[in-house]
Amino acid sequence: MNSSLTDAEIKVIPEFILKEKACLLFKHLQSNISWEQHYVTIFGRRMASPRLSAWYGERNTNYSYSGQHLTPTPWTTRLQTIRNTIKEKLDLDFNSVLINYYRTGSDNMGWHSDDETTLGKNPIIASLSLGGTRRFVLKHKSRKDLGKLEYDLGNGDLLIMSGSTQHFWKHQIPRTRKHVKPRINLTFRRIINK
Ligand SMILES: O=C(O)CCC(=O)C(=O)O
Ligand SMILES: [Mn+2]
Repeated sequence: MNSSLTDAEIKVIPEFILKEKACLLFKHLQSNISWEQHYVTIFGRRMASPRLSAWYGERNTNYSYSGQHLTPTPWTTRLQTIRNTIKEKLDLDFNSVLINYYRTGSDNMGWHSDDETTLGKNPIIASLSLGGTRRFVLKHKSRKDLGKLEYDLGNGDLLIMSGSTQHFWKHQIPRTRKHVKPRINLTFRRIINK
């Protein structure tokens, strides 16, 4: 789906990875990724993030956000394969990936933009969802009249954010009381070392 949006470029490719393959990939990553508990500093308080995470990529792709500094774990064969598929099908080239594991509906990600300077001015981010469907919500930073944008991201769906999206919009994965299956999300990024 391609939407014509204000100040944003967002594209969703449903079933970018076919369901059966996506299920296998979910299981593989669930048991083979070195999951870490990351911490964020909010108003001077250090708090455990409500999910597990991992940072993989090329050697020079150190990443800092919310007061934490991540050193990449080298690519695994499986992660390289996904990265290559995105490159072949969409001609998008990434050197790192932040992986998040939402174990239950309580696990979530709060409002933020992926606007760290190491990502460059108008970063392209390709976000692959595996496992249970979760809602991805965006809100404009100053234009309340535009309302929220909501996408239900399911097993194998790929969401691509580009252009000025990170400059003008924030996004989140809200917690939910509904019973949801565990979900793994991979956000492929391009870290720029100047
Ligand atoms: O889980 C998602 O779909 C979003 C992840 C995200 O926004 C991020 O890793 O920055
Ligand atoms: Mn994000």
